[in-house]
Amino acid sequence: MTIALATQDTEQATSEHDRSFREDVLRGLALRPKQLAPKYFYDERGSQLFDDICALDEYYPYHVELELLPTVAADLSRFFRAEKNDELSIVEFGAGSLRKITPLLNNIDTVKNLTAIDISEEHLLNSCAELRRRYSGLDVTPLAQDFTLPLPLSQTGLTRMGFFPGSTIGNLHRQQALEFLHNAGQTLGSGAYLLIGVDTKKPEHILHQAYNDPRGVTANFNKNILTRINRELDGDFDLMHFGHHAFYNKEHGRIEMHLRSLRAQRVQIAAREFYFAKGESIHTENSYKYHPSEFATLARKAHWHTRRLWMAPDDLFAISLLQY
Ligand code: AVJ
Repeated sequence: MTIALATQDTEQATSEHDRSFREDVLRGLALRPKQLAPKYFYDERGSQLFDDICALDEYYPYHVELELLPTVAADLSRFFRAEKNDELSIVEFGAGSLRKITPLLNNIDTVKNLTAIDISEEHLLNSCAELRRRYSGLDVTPLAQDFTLPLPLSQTGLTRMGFFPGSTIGNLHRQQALEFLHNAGQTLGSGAYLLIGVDTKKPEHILHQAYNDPRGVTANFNKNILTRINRELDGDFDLMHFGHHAFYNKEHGRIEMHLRSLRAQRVQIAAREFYFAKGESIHTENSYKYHPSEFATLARKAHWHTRRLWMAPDDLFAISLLQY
């Protein structure tokens, strides 16, 4: 019953997603500077490439957070016992491959159900199926949609905790991050918790390495959005003539990723023409970094209170427990 309903919603969300992909690409490439939304990286191949990034030593946010999570989960288990919240319902935003939920499930034995939201449908359904096999008592509901949108959750009577790992919130600029936090509060309800992983500000060379790996996996991830446009929107981007460009923008406290046109060229997409000057770039992603106090202030503006904070060694990454 629940599964059938979830599938219907998913199908509807997908066609809406296809329509907005086309509109967003055409609109974004008409802007100066040209831009594309990072959520469109994640087709099936893009999700795979992101998993490959996570396997890189240079991409510290993934393994540093994963190593911190068992400690966080053990503390949380005690925290919820002390707060007398005996049964938990988790909602994971941008669930991806669902690898980060495992330390929580292994250390907190009161999790009854999980709603996993992700825009990459096939990837999400596979990850959910695998999780069900490994945790047979767990009720798992996939929702293939943009996690920044508000969503109707059915009442469970359980304590709700949102889970938003990986510093995915870093993709959102300040106003979008506030909107996400506001929507998450409305979705999860008053008194609910949000466990959120946020990447920190740190020496620039560490940040630079993480987005400029020598094997070029990040470059392939960045360029894959052009392959996706070629396939889904009948484009003719020549990947040879675009270069990966990622750098730390200190003024804005963010990594920026761009695809830079290596020569003057015209590209056709959905029967329209786009002109690129030599050196002109498409801004494909921001990845904001926050001092923990900066993040707490932002969260507070959206009515979330910081209840706990865990820092990874060398302050490389932060995980906060917020309450609405
Ligand atoms: C998934 C958005 C957290 O910003 O670090 C990794 C995506 N881009 N390498 C990030 C990403 C390039 C990642 N987030």
